[in-house]
Amino acid sequence: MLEAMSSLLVTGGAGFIGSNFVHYVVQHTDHDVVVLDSLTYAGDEASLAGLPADRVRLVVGDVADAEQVDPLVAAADAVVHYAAESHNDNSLADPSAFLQTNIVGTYTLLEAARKHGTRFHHISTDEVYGDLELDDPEKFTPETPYNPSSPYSSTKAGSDLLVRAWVRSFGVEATISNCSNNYGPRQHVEKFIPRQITNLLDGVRPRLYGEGLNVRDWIHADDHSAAVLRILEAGRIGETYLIGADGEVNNREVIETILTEMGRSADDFDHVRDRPGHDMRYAIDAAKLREELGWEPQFTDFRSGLRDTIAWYRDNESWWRGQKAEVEAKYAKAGH
Ligand code: NAD
Ligand code: TDX
Repeated sequence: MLEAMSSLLVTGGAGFIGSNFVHYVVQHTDHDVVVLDSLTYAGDEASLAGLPADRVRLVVGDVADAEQVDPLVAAADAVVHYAAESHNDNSLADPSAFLQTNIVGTYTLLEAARKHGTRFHHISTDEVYGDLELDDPEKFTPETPYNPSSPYSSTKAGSDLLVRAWVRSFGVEATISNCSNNYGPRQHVEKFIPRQITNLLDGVRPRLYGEGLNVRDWIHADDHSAAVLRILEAGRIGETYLIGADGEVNNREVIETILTEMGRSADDFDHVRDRPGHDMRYAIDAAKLREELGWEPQFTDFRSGLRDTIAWYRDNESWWRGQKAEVEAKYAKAGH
């Protein structure tokens, strides 16, 4: 149980979902936050702009660096571990950083949490469960067997298993959450939704992998942050909570919605080479989180959430412009 004014160590807090969580914590609690982030291509200090300096401090460092991690974990009441290499397409081009950050980084943090008896919450993904058929009546539950497809999801699965083992073997006070696809402000332009929005702002047609029938279960990052906070406050040690907001939409429909919201014709996009090993469908059954912890999503209208997200990218070009050309060059090289 977290005290009302605690000190949280948030790893990866300069990335998309981690920075959303830091903003959320500042707005909704009295906790202080130390962000540990190595500012890879995906991390940006600008994502923490405007936060009060007396409550949020950024430490630039690597989660796999035990010497740097140890005193930070010792000083924290709880660790919330977001830091990861997070993009499937990058993991197909070169998996090595995924092994180092997602596996060795998580191991390093767990060892420090064990040594100092620090509460630990591990942020993971629904991709550890593999994928579902389009007509599968079941969704992912905490009992679904692990079956990851990509180097990214396999390293996230490995990190989850480390957390489970450290709970059982060493009594580390940890919880795990596996969330579905997030959208919202400050998501890197390599990801599906911001890539298409910023392409359109640049006058470039959106790029749909294959036929675009793949389904993702979209949740707004604010709803993810609220769920993580609930788990920190009231989650049971050793448990896994699945986070999702019943937001299943296929990729083609997402592109069509973005196009129409940006005043373009719904068929104004290009099909490009499919992702190798492309997972067909993710879908989360969040009954445990809803019933046990009383969490409910606030963003239940995907079109309106997308509209706000489009407006954010339109209004914050300085945040994303510096990343755009390099990302598109990487995609062009990969045939996308
Ligand atoms: P992101 O790529 O936007 O951010 C990752 C952050 O981690 C960056 O700030 C980066 O600088 C930092 N980082 C990377 N390696 C590091 C290291 N070795 N040491 C310290 N910091 C490091 O990722 P995201 O989309 O915000 O995802 C955050 C977490 O949420 C990840 O664990 C991811 O697996 C999980 N997740 C993401 C989604 C999604 O839809 N994006 C869904 C479910 C779960
Ligand atoms: O240009 C594109 N065109 C396209 O059709 C891109 C970049 C993606 N896609 C497709 C691939 C996926 O089916 O869109 C879907 C979403 O792609 P991503 O944004 O790359 O996300 P995904 O691979 O589903 O993984 C995301 O959700 C789970 C996050 O990146 C992970 O970190 C998280 O664990």
